[in-house]
Amino acid sequence: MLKLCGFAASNYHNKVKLALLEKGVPFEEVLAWIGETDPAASPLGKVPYAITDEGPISESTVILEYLEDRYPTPPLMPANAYEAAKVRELVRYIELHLELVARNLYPEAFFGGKVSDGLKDKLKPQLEKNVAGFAKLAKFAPFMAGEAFTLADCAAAVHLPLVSSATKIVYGEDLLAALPVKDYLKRVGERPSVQQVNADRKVNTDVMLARVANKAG
Ligand SMILES: N[C@@H](CCC(=O)N[C@@H](CS)C(=O)NCC(=O)O)C(=O)O
Repeated sequence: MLKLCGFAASNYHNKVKLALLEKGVPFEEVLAWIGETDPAASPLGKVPYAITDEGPISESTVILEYLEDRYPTPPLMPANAYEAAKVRELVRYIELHLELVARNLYPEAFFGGKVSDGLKDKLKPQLEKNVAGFAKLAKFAPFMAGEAFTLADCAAAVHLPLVSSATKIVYGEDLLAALPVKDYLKRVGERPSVQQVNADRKVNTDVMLARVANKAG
């Protein structure tokens, strides 16, 4: 059986878990905290990684695309090549231009750390520009890429809440507020897959924060 290794507080882990649940692929979730990963499976020590019958795969979006190829039904990608490219474009914008930039704020937003004023000032216009670009692509009609739930929704459902809350905490302003993100998250939050991911995330986040506090203390 396919193994998904990582921890349920991780949004990258949850992006893959959502696709597995949506597709109904049987999988075993194996707990692997940062620092306890298998270097042969995840050379950079990042989570998630998957262990398949044929070997390991790292990088969440690569795993998503593998799942789509290996378990095509039900599809989470459009059959049309152009429409599929538009889904991939959304995934890329969400993970590279939103999540990865906002991630620099997480130490202060979520882990009791401090981000320098210089970095905050540098990131804000960058995020504003990237959000405006993302807004041109995201359809919210009712899903990210249109009528069907796709891999872009697996990414959006886990990354957008963090971008919203990190910017709200650090800048006092949710930089996604002008987009219909709240309604969208409510809508996708009705799906059993998203409900399970969110419930597991809450439990695991408490464990993770306790581990961080223990290490700090
Ligand atoms: N590009 C990677 C990013 C994964 C990632 O950064 N995961 C975090 C946990 S949420 C992690 O493993 N951080 C530890 C590290 O970067 O060393 C992916 O999409 O899988």
